[in-house]
Amino acid sequence: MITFFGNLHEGHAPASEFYRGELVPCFEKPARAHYVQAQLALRGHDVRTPAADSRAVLARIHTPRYLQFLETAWQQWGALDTANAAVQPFPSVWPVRGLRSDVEPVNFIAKLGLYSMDNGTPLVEGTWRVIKQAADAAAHAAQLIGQGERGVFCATRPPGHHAGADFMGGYCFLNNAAVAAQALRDGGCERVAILDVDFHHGNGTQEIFYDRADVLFVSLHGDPLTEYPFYLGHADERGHGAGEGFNLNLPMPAGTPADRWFAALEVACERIVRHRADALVVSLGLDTFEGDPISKFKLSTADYSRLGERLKRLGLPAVFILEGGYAAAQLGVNAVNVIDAFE
Ligand code: Q9C
Ligand code: ZN
Repeated sequence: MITFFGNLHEGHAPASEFYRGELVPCFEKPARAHYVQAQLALRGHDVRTPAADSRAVLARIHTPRYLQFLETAWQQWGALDTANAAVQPFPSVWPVRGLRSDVEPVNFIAKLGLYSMDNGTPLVEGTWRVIKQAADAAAHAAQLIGQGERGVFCATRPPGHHAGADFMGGYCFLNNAAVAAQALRDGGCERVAILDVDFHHGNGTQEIFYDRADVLFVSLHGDPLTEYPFYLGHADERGHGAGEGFNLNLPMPAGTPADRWFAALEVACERIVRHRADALVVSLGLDTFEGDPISKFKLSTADYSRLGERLKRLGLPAVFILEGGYAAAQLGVNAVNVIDAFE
């Protein structure tokens, strides 16, 4: 399969994140991509560097002010005389209910809070270059599908599916799956389906397409009553306006075993078939793995081949976007099992 690898990705390597009140080493680390790259090479895949420019597509799915903030954030942080380039900025205040999010503050930390849903998405000097390249990969993958390719895998990091039109969160900054879906639409696909199989609900992707009927969003994930992102991902979120009926959430409890997960995948596939999609975008999170350190589903390495086989039977061209998956040493095998079985 044609795969994209972001050769700049090591530039996004934050040292630590908050976890249960402590600063701990980041789960979303460069080694994740190294393991995937090694497995792609070992199993004979065509690994390329992205060469498209996603800027126009990004402007269709993210707000101008958020894109402007991301591109200049490190420079703004560095310009503060209290700041130190070795220290990661974290938000500490957020515009919750009753507070205004329409006015961008001047204070940098207040801006960071405005554009963040959590304090778990550290931003460093190289972040913009790396996230832009991952979005470029998603746009390039969509172009190749438009030219008749059957499957393209973006083995990029950081992930994207928690990033909304106007905010970052859950290690995500730019929504790569949304870039791929919008680029497919712009390239002539009438109907696109996004299947999100990451353990965590893809709140950003859902939000971006919530009022649209042309892009169906279907997600299998841990129940938000107990799992991140907590405030979105319930079964009663079905879309809004023209998009009503074009959002399908299939939340499952912590501890869900593989057979129950694959039963939900059948429901997802049936909905995708009914959409008569021209192309599929898969938000391929591998944190459903039984060995994942922060997630609670029980899929085995062999189950990822089963997932790829099932997706192949949809008969749709597909862009696969790497999302989560934090058992780094198993991430390559699990991800490449999906795409090998799809081919
Ligand atoms: N710092 C993805 O899998 N954070 N994101 C848990 C708190 C939320 C995961 C620990 C996990 C987000 C793309
Ligand atoms: Zn996840």
